[in-house]
Amino acid sequence: MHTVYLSLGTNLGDKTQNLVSAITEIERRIGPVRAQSAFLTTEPWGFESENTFLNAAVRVETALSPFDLLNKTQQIERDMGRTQKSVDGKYHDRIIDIDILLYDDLHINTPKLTIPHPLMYERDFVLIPLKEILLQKETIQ
Ligand code: PH2
Ligand code: MG
Ligand code: MG
Repeated sequence: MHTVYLSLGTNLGDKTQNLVSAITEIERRIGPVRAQSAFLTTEPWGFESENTFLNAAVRVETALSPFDLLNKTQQIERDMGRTQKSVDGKYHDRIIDIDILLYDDLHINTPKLTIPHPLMYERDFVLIPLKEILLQKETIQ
């Protein structure tokens, strides 16, 4: 089993429901969610939008490989109705974004997937929820 940390973000529609639905699908398709941060309202970072974000982070146990995990997170995004992808730092409003932050102590750098997430250390909307669950021990059985 592997321990992964995921970042979740949404700035369209019913944001609380979007995070709850994403976490439910993560449980169903990826593995048990062992810790979950509070939902944090944040200002859009790196682009202009009138829609504030709701962000969260979760710790999940999974048997999936990093690329299978990426495929599952992207499938959940599509199934929840996400249409546009961020390309070259051009961001869009979105129903749901699920990013892989950490996967055990793995470091990989490929065109499709980089772990740890290359921008995580610059983003308070990632670091604040992540810090909360790094300090939490197995809050959900
Ligand atoms: N995600 C981005 C770009 N900017 N800003 C906030 N506040 N929250 C996000 O989740 C977010 C962002 C790229 O995925
Ligand atoms: Mg993202
Ligand atoms: Mg993403």
